[in-house]
Amino acid sequence: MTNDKDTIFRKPRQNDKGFHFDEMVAQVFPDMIGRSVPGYHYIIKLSGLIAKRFAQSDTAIYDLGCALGATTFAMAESVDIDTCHFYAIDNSRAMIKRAEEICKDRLSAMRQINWIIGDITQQQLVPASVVAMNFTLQFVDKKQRSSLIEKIFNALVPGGVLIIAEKIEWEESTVNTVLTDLHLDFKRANGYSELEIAGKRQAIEKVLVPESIAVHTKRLQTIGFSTIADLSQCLNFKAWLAIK
Ligand code: GEK
Repeated sequence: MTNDKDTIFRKPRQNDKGFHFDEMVAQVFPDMIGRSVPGYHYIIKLSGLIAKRFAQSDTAIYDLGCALGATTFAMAESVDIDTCHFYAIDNSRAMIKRAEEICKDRLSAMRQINWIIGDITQQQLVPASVVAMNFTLQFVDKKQRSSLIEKIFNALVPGGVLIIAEKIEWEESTVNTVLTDLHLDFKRANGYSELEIAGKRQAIEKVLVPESIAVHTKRLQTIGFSTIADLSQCLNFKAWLAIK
């Protein structure tokens, strides 16, 4: 992984074009997400452990919205079944390009990863035993979220799993305020200035649209997952394991 420091919002931006997963973001992404998302590294590590436990031979393992492939690498490095096929999909060309470069150094010939530039709402999925979608659904148009989860459910073989991590919006306004404030404190403690926090917030608020825990769990239940297990909650970020 690259270790470049995220300074994107250190200076006020002239013409604010919103937040894009472009080359500038890809360059600093590990630092950006590590300092912004509480519990991120735990989810990545856990994704590897879950993939190892639930992978089935001759099936696909997907990382949807893979960014630089942190989840992909965690899964590929821990699954010991040779006949699993790994697919890492992201609609940011910059992310996939950089992930492929990192992969060359990191995984050598041990595992082949299929890196795909594509919109996960448009991609067809082959039969899969593990699908990870860590901090990605929050960027998908709300109207397309149910059909995307349904497509994942249909692609999963019996006993297959979806790992899903998301930023959460709280229905209870006091809880929302307290956890949002603490998240801002988390970012401050990780070295972001008030200017950086405000700049990122303004840029990202139209593209990252969180939902409540109730909306997420109801959707997973309605689509047919037989078991929905809480994996973690760190402030306003939550992860679940949904088993078919
Ligand atoms: C990780 N999972 O490190 N199709 C494909 N990719 C998309 C779409 C879409 N429709 N919408 C957004 N993305 C990663 C972190 S980051 C989370 C995921 C964050 C991609 C987008 O390009 C970006 O790379 C990723 O989803 C979200 O475990 O930045 O907070």
